[in-house]
Amino acid sequence: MTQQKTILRALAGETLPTPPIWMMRQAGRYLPEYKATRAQAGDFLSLCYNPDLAAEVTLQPIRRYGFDAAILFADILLLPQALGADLWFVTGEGPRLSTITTADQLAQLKPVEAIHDTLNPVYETVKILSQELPAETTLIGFAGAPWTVATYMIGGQGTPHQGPAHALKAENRAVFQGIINRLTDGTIAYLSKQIEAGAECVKLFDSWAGSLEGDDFTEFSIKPMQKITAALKQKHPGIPVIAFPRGAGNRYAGMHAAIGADCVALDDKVEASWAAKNVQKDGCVQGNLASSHMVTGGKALINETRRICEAFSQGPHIFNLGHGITPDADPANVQLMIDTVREA
Ligand code: 1CP
Repeated sequence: MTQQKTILRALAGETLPTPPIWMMRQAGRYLPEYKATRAQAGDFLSLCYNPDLAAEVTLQPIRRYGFDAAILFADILLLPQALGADLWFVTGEGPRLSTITTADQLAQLKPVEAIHDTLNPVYETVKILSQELPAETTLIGFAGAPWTVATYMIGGQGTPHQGPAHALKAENRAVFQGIINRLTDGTIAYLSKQIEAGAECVKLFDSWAGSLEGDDFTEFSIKPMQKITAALKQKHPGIPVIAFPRGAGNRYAGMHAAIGADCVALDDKVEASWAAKNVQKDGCVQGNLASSHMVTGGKALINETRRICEAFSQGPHIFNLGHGITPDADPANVQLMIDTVREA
């Protein structure tokens, strides 16, 4: 009875007495059991492409905390790799990719139909999870939004202010647009397969949306997410979509309608009472708690958690952080957050 799952009820617009809860990056390095499984896999990418171990790390935070949703363990950069980019992770630094900045390099990318050759293990992970998750837990699939993924493909790594992507956008619009288009089509194909494998909801991470100004924000953050959402809903009627245009500021207002999303994920920069009035009036919201509270805990964590629950208590709400939990977080603070939400 999927409609009994609290996350799906909130996504459908229901106001629940206690908001369901999950956490961005809930499987990760703050958990000793994650570090042990990652060591067993060898490295991060081997973990992503090992369905049994990827399912295991997805399940770890569910076992430890009983979150209402599990998010597939994978990474937004697997899609560029499936399209033919080289990808590796430098320990302690982050991802590195071969860069794509010319028409020739764009032409050398693999066609969208070819991505599944690389991504099949991810669909396998989803299948394992849909068998093994508790009946009340919702399985969330995900992908990066085209702009955010493009910033890594163009810059070859995380870059300050996403400079290389802005430069290509200004200097060679055709190649830039070509990358966005290929990622848009690739994301539709990738998320469709995740849904077919058992994902009950999907989330689009536009972590760097905030650096797009003026018309660029509409053109390269909103439009690709809108196109992906429309295509997924046409293929899979009723599939809920969560959009996370991080850093959107006052442009968060009207975001449900602009994207066609069922839920808009809020970062920790927007004020909860403003977002309740201007964003939640159009549908479910998620997020907002600063992830630094998972490091520092205490009274500030309790007060902030209560303030956010109170601000969003009049409409559909899923409790979450405003961004991913960091490796220096204390697992006990996660439990304190959950206890505070569930007793509030
Ligand atoms: O060392 C390790 O074990 C790797 C750390 C790690 C993890 C746990 C990376 C490398 N990716 C992930 C998993 C991951 N990434 C998930 C899994 C599900 C979960 O538990 O939430 C998800 C949803 C992501 C999404 C992701 N990857 C985003 C979007 C969300 C966000 O945090 O803004 C981005 C930008 C990435 C790229 C990436 N992958 C990994 C790192 C360190 C980064 C960021 C690089 C940078 O700072 O630019």
